[in-house]
Amino acid sequence: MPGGADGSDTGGSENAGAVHVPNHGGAVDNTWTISGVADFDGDGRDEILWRHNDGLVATWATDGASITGAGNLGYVGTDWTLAGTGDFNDDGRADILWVHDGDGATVIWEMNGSTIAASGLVASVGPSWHVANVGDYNGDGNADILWRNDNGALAVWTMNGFTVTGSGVVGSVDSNWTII
Ligand SMILES: [Ca+2]
Ligand SMILES: [Ca+2]
Ligand SMILES: [Ca+2]
Repeated sequence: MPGGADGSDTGGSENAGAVHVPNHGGAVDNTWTISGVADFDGDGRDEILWRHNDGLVATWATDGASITGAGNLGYVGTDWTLAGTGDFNDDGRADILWVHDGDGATVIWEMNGSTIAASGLVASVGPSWHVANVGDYNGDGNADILWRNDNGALAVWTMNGFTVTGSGVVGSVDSNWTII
């Protein structure tokens, strides 16, 4: 059984028979989904972030049209949504944002290439809030989180690593509008 994004051990053993990284010598089957494209090692080239439908998380390092390496980040239970990527601690390396589907527990993995340098629980937002986007809304270099509630409310958390430095509701938009 996979563990949680917050480091919790849900018991059992990992699926030793599963593939550990997407096949980077050829076609990737549709059990893998691209969950993000971001520069996790700060070398100026974006990596591809993959998630397998069994919960496994993996990266490909790229150089132009070449895949130069693959990394296995481990299993995270499929009750965790890989909600976005952004550089939350302004170290030049993109980080990974997780939200638990049940209680809205929000966890950040601070990344260094294919290594999880640190992980931290930020807060739990409850099940009615969903990450709409990740972007630097106050221009301080740290990525911030835009939330959308099922009732249409939009809220921003400004971030510094695992810490919410400010939060506020910025408006309410009905469900006919989608953020792209
Ligand atoms: Ca890179
Ligand atoms: Ca970072
Ligand atoms: Ca910011």
